[in-house]
Amino acid sequence: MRIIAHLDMDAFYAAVEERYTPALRGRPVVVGADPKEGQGRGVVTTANYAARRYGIRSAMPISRAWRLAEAARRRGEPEAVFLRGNYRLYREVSGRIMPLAARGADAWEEASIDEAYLELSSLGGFDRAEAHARALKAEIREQEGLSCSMGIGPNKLVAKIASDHRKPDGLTVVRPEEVEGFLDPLGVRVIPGVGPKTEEFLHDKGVRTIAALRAVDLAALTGWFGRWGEDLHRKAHGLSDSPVSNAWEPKSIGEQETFEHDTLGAGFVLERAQTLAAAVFERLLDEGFRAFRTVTVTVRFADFVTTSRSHTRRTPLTTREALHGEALRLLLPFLDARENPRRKAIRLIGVRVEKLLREDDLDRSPALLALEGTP
Ligand code: TTP
Ligand code: MG
Repeated sequence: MRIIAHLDMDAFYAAVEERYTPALRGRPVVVGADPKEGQGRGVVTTANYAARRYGIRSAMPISRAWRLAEAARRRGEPEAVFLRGNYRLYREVSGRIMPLAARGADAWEEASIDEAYLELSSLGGFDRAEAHARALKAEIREQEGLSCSMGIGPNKLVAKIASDHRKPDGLTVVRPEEVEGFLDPLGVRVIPGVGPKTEEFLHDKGVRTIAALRAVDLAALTGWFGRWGEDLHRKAHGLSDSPVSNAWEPKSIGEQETFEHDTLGAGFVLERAQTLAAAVFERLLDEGFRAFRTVTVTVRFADFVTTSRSHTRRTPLTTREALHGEALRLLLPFLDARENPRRKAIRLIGVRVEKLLREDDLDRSPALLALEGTP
């Protein structure tokens, strides 16, 4: 029997701000773009629970958040504080929480800056796992002054949905025999990978709850979603066998092209890069992956000197356009003095993706779900 826990910090960035700036405590706090008195562009990164009471949410335009905060202020409610965010501090705090979470677990996985999965199977029972989770929550509160929510279930999927079930400061335990009953009444959107577009599509088909999703037969789901339909079918049954691990699959997928003639023609090189990126993206999907975190470009000059440049993101990228954009960004300096001061002609270019993720690995950041690559 597997026992998996999922831990997710509550209103993480905003909670860290409150923790380190006592004057903020108890006040509505919004971390995100500069609201500029309602004229600001950009979005809310996160809001604490006091600000959420005003209707302010992650990913909402900051101008809208500002208007909601203004309306609350005019009603006589506490004024919200808007902060740009101190990402180094958040990473530092996360860097201290992760080892606490890892301690005593058979395996662990850092799923995002404020989320971790713990394999607790060797504890041998859900009661013990629950006690372990309580102790961990208390320890994080003592050491860091922060609260988190945890879910425990027979796999990562159920644990993740459970940790989100009662927030903030929640602990939800779903035993194997309770899985379907727990999932039944929940909206399809709680399933990792189901974002707004998929949700709307399913609603149009009359499918709102996981119980309803489970009643849809597999053939219909694969008809709607292709290969991803099979995943969805399994998820509706609360099934997942994704391992808890920090080890990324070492796999990479790449394509390269040697030009007919060595060239420095930007139009030509960038057009070939786009074609390579498209081919790499196709293969990525063909091999059953949905996303990647690292993009590498390779350039071989006419004199055979070969150089690579890579960039790894914290948040997985899921689209062809994102791959293309990243490849161009890495490639452009080779076309000018930045990486090519002697203006050497280019003989070959390559585009490669690494740190590949499958559907199951996407049980990760909600930031990603907003960008879902659903058909
Ligand atoms: P979440 O765990 O989604 O949000 P949260 O911790 O703020 O709130 P909750 O209590 O609901 O868990 O994300 C963790 C942090 O990641 C969050 O504090 C800010 C950051 N984040 C982004 O940078 N972009 C996003 O789109 C989201 C949703 C979060
Ligand atoms: Mg969180």
